[in-house]
Amino acid sequence: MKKVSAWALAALVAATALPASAQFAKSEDAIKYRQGALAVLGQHFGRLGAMANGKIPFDAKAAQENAEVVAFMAKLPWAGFGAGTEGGKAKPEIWKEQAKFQDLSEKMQAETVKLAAAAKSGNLDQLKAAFGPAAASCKACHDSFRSR
Ligand code: ASC
Repeated sequence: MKKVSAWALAALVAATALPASAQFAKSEDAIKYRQGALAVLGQHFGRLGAMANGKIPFDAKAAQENAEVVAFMAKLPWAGFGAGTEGGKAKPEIWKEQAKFQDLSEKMQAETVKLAAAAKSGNLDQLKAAFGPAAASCKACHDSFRSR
C-alpha cells in the first residue's frame, strides 16, 4: 500500500505541479526562449506596422504571411515564463500577478488572431483597423510587466 500511494503521489505531482519551466533545462534557457519568440514576433509585427502606417507599400501577400507568423508566435512566449524563471526584462510582478499576466497574454493572442484575419482579407483598411488594437495589446503587457 505504501508503494502504491507513493506512485499515486508521484503521478499527481507530475500531472498537476509540473511547471511550464520544466521543459527548459535552465531558467536562462526559458529566458532566451521567450526573448527569442518575442523578438521574432516583434520583427513580423513591425513589418505589418510599417504597412499599416504607410511607411512601406502595402503588399497583401506579405501582410498575410507576416500576420500568420505573428499569430503563431504569439502563442509561444508564455511557456517561457514558468515558475522560477524570473529575470531578463521581465518584472517580478509577472509572478505575483499571474491572473493579470495571463489575461493580458490571452488578449494579445486574441488580437493577433483578428489581425491575421484582417490581413487575410487583403484589405489595407481592415489591416489598419486591426493593427492598432493589436499594438495596444502588446503595449498593455509591456507597460505592466516589462522593465526596460
Ligand atoms: C512593435 C513591437 C512591440 C509593439 C509595441 C506596441 O512593433 O516590437 O513591442 O509594437 O511597441 O506598442
